[in-house]
Amino acid sequence: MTMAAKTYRAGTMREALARVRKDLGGDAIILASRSVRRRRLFGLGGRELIEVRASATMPQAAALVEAAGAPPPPASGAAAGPGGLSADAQGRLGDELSRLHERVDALSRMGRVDHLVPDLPAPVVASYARLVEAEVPEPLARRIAAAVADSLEPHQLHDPAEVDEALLEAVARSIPVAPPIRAVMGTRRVVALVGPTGVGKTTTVAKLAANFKLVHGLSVGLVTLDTYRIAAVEQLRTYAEIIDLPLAVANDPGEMARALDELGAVDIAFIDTAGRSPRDEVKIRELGEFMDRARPDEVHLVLSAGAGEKTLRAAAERFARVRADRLILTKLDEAEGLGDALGLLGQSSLPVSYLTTGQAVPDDIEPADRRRLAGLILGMEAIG
Ligand SMILES: Nc1nc2c(ncn2[C@@H]2O[C@H](COP(=O)(O)OP(=O)(O)O)[C@@H](O)[C@H]2O)c(=O)[nH]1
Ligand SMILES: [Mg+2]
Repeated sequence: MTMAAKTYRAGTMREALARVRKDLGGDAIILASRSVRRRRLFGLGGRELIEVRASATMPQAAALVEAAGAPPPPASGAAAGPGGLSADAQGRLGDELSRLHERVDALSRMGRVDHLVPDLPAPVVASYARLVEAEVPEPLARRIAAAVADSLEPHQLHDPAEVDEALLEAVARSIPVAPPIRAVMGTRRVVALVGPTGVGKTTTVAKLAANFKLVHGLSVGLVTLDTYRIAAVEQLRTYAEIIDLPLAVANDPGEMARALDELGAVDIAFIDTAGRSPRDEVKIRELGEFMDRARPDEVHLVLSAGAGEKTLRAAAERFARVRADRLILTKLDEAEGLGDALGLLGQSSLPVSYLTTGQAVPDDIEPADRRRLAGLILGMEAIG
């Protein structure tokens, strides 16, 4: 089988794959990818580019040769693939390929080759590309793709629907989820939302409070920590008035118990927390003191789904100290690639409780569902 392989270059893997899809369609096979440095005139300030080789179909051997860093053929699309070799020559080629593979692995460990197509059955390479395109960190994309390959019987490999289903399941399995807030009429459940400034804590408290009151018919109260004497209190007060909920303010940890009692006999008390600005986030130790006094039943860490892996990881570590035990992912409607969030989910012990998908109170929130989240991450499903 012969086919045209073409080379695409772009600033990021995501852009490169978008170009491949646009040009060759959704079934395009990624043969190889690597990062290259584009030299500028006079050798000043070269820029890192991602180069992807792709075609409509692929013989297995081609991927390894390309990945080994052979000089790329002209972008006009030369034919690739060994084609028409004797058995003996094929044997030698096989040996040569495994040596190349070893060399590539060594280069990869030295950080010389950033992205390599793993050794996967051809139909699963498309799954791998899809994960990378969703900005799933490469090692995780590789692990998931390997799990997809393992989970499929040979005859299933040729059915794209089966491969997609296996991919969705593999991603879904890697996402821990928590059940929705467990509220029982007549007992007070205290639920705190913590997280960086601007991620949507106050909005999410309003959405949850409105849903539990209006849909589930529970009595709900709000507590806010006014540690900075700032407008955050007014924002929550406005929601409290619209939804018609009691609101109490705790100015320091010592006032926490009083603030909760002020709400009266509510079924759920939500505690909203605030920092001064994204640059000067709520001080963790102080927040910890508030939490020690409130003794919440659930502490949900709120993070924006579109944040990069480093930001997400740093926040998860920071707020582990106030015993966050669930995760609310916000702004899924704005997130470009959710793969970074998947990177965090796969490694953290925080199960996801809710997803928020827009600014509208109380509608834009849903309990976390692992297949739904997997579908969103993979772009197999839309928000609306
Ligand atoms: N697009 C989008 N915006 C959101 C979402 N949740 C909150 N926001 C917006 O994010 C901004 C900050 O929200 P806020 O609740 O004040 O964040 P806080 O500082 O964590 O309390 C506001 O403009 C919200 O309307 C969401 O799911 N999607
Ligand atoms: Mg707030």
